[in-house]
Amino acid sequence: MAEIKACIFDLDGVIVDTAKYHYRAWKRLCNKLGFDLTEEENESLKGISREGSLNILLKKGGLSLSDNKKADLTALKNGWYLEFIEKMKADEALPGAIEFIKATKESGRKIALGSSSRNALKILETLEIVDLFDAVIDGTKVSRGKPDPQTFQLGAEALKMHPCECVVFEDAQAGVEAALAGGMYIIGVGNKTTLNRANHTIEGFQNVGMEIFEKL
Ligand code: B16
Ligand code: MG
Repeated sequence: MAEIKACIFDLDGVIVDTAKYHYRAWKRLCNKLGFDLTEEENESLKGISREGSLNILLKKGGLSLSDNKKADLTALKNGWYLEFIEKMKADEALPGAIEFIKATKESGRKIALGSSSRNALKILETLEIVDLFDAVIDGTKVSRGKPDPQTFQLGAEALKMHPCECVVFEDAQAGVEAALAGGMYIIGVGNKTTLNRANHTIEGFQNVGMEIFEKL
């Protein structure tokens, strides 16, 4: 059995249901550009940086744009996303997620955030959970986004842990690949089929306790 001393939590889609807001904002942008984005297609964007996501979408739409135009479009999408986030309430955390993080902390394990989002701190503040984290690695701190392992490697380093002492909680395929590439354990949060490369999968944190670490 693995000895897990630290947990690294993804944010969007793991702690809080902001994945739906990213989807709505990207869909709106695609529609403005003349094509659609289904929920299934959106799966491949989860965990991917803002710029990386736009590049995937432009390819899908068969569009080639200048860097300036791309910067305008990511700013537009982020503006719409922030409108959703501004209306977000502290109770929009996913059921059981904050309770699970608190229990993990009380069990003596270290806690880090490992998110691709440059809006992560704002969301942690809205949820009033900044103080729960021993380290926060977000999109402002990385040069290589998921599926590159950098986000989680920086998390493990900040907690002074070896990768094999860490487990990552992720809802995105890109995040699962990032954790595996970093040599960490990975628990998928969401669909077992989509996240089939994870060491273990849970549907959510409701009724999940410290026994989860025995699955690894
Ligand atoms: P932002 P996570 C990721 O957050 C989202 O899953 C992804 O959809 C988004 O494009 C990315 O953050 C960048 O977010 O535009 O807010 O900087 O899942 O890694 O917590
Ligand atoms: Mg996510």
